[in-house]
Amino acid sequence: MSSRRRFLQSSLMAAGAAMLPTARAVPASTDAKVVSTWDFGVPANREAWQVLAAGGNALDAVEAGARWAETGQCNSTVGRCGYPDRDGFVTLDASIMQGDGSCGAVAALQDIDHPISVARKVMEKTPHVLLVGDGARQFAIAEGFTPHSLRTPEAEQAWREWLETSRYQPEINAERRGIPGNRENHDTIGMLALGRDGRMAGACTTSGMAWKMHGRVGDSPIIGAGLYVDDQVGGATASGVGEEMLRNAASFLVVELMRQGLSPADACRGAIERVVKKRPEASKSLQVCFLAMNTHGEVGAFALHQGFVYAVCDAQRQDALLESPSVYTTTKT
Ligand code: SD4
Repeated sequence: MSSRRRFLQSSLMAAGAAMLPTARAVPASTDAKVVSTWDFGVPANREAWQVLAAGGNALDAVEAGARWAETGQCNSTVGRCGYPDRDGFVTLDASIMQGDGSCGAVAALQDIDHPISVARKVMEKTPHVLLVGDGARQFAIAEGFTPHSLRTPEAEQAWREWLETSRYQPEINAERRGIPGNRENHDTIGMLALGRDGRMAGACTTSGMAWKMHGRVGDSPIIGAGLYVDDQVGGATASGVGEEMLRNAASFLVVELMRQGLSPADACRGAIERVVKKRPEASKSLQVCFLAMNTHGEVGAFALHQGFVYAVCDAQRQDALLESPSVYTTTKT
């Protein structure tokens, strides 16, 4: 090798090494904590907390919490009572991620009660990250999940009523704002947990946007959009109209902003500002919400519109429900 080539090679290696940030060590021991989106995050956190309080790890905790949201309640936006797509199919999206980068996800999954557990099996038992549609369903059945119809009579009735207008119009916090006759037509549980060993995990599970096109996949099963976790920094998750998170790789963005030194709250605000900057007009009439926690257990949130709440659970407070700040304080009707 010529001395010039050797010189170039070693200076490029030096430059590359200089560009790599020094890895921060994962804290040896810390206070456990779990946070989740929305008010149903309170009981979901409790399930996760049981795992953490017993010394369990963050991955088992978020799976337990998300499983509760999928079947322990019956709402219109997560799991088996979720509202269907415009053709009447209930299709579920979910992802799970550990702070070491391992992750799994399913999208447009039908007939299976616990998409979050199928996502975990994708992570642990396949060489892939994301399985979709019929392939995801077949994989779930092969793994022992029992298929059954998830469309409840209430969801069926809501769908038939919707068919009369067939207008796709995501409402901002519809039920929470008391819009008569309106149940939420979207809201996802995104959960982040910090284990006592300082390691983090996250889960995100949803039935997606009610009355979406058949085959539509939102942000929740897309690593980096609806969920991202990195043990060196922290984690972020999202709820709201998923197309905005997909456009902005939003949960990844929140984590990267934290990596640059921002607090979780400021990082969430930074990602919301990016959403507004990209589509200022559209952002006035749709909801986008971020929730983040860093490896020190600091938590923050930010939303486009007022009304986003998130649940926090640790040794000091089990059932805290906090209101997120937002860009717009009055919501357009
Ligand atoms: C989606 N982000 O499928 C989900 C839905 C949601 O509040 O969270 N809505 O786009």
